[in-house]
Amino acid sequence: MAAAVETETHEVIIIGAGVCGIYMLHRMLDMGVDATVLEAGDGLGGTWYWNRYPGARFDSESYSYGYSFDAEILEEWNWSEHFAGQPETLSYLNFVADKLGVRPHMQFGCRVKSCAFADDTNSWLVTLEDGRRLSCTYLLTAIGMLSAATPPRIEGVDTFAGQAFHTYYWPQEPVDFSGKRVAVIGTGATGVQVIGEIADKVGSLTVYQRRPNWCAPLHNRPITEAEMADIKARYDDIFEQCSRTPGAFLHGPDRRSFDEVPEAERLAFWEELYASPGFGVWLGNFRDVLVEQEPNQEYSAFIADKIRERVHDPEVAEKLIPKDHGFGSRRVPMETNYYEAYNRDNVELVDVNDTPIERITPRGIQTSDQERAFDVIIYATGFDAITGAFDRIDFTGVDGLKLADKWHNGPVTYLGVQVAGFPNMLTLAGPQGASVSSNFPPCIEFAVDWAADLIGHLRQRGVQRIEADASAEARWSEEIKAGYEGSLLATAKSWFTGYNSNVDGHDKMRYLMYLRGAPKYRERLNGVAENGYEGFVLD
Ligand code: NA7
Repeated sequence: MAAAVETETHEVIIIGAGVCGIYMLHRMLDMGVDATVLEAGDGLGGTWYWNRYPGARFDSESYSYGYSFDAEILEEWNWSEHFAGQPETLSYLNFVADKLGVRPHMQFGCRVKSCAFADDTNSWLVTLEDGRRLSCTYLLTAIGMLSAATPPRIEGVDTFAGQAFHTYYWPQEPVDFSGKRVAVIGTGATGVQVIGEIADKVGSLTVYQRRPNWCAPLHNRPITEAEMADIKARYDDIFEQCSRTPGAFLHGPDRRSFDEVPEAERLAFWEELYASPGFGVWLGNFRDVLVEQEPNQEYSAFIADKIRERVHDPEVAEKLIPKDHGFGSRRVPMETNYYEAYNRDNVELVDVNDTPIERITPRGIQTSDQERAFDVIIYATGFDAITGAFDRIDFTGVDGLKLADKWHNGPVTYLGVQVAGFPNMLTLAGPQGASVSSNFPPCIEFAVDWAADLIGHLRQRGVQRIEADASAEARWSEEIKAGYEGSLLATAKSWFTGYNSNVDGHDKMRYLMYLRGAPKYRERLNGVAENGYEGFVLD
């Protein structure tokens, strides 16, 4: 007789031990809630656990990416670079988890297969890939917005005889590139980091580019001891500054409009932005550059000239300049020596619009004109962003409603934190919230605090069930769509707008993000809480 499968019960289950899951767990334990984290990886860190590819690092200033909620953590942790690399960030998250003592409440190697809501008990039954079952009253998803990697759909990918990796699944042991013939497919933020980092470490590097992105220099550098002491003294100001900008970064728009600044002054300002570290070059511009066509075109032309200055071969430079979208309408990859890589004799750029990839062969990559042989192929081909991690779990709500069906034409949520028909489930860092369009940690701290307060409220009142009202959800969908109006972001095809050529059905616009900015988002959610959680049905 087969032994009955025991069900482990908790009040709260959090899926994911990344930046969001770590803090959510801390808040729950602090409130005396019986909570556990289920994590697919063998360690914590989420994005920073998986993405071990060479060159992986922050594009936000390190000290604006760390958590702000704990004075001791801020005091004890020292960042070594203005934009820290992946190993340091992973160490930081492990340091935080140990400092908070949350690790014993995390379960690793647990890939969640399905989550089903039981109407009679108002609880969720969570089933893992290995067959284990757990149940909880509140299910909190902290599953990441870029955690469902999408390898390219190219014939023959399984036939390649050399080493091949998607950047997200980079091996834990370092890869030796010396003397190797290496290919990179993809030139998004990831590909651009990899290419800049490995160009001078490989035998040869061939980059397969479909659409170029507007990239800009990161200007990273070490943080001295004196600088770190100064940063520590200014943490209140740093987080205050982040709280005021739309993207919760240190960089916010310049209040002047493009038109009101004389040309010479404008160019001097743009030179300054280009020479400054971080996202200022994208987000610190005149307020209309990311909204109006004309200023955007002018700025794009300015950046195009920078690319022409940096890339010696004019033909290669032209291939690297985007022609189908303006600067900043897709995610701007921040780079170190990216354009200079193309000046090296061992680096070749293949434009797959001229010579499309036909197949991966056992030896390498066959394009329409030739086969090139490789030892290593790197797929920097991105993610099924924001909804992909949800689609990989079989969520069933009331009356057998499947989340994948409900979201078939794009996600619908209330406030980006709940979905009607899925009671007691909170989608932290999920679609249509502000965290997915902003500097993640500050926004996630807000979302986690809001969710923790909500759970506190429900426990205090003995509420057994909370569910978003369908009409409130419909109004939120309209608000989300309205946020896209007049935004240049909505004009370009990218993961921001829900496109991914490697996923069926993702060939049209989907409304994935709250685009009215983090301050407005906080105001909206705080308003809802102050009004007794309007738009939710509490039972
Ligand atoms: P992205 O930004 O989605 O970039 C993926 C890249 O891969 C992009 O250049 C794609 O070209 C290219 N791609 C995808 N499939 C193919 C195929 N089949 N053939 C050729 N090229 C292909 O993902 P990243 O990982 O770089 O960045 C994701 C985020 O991670 C980033 O924004 C940061 O926030 C961290 P396309 O542009 O679609 O033509």
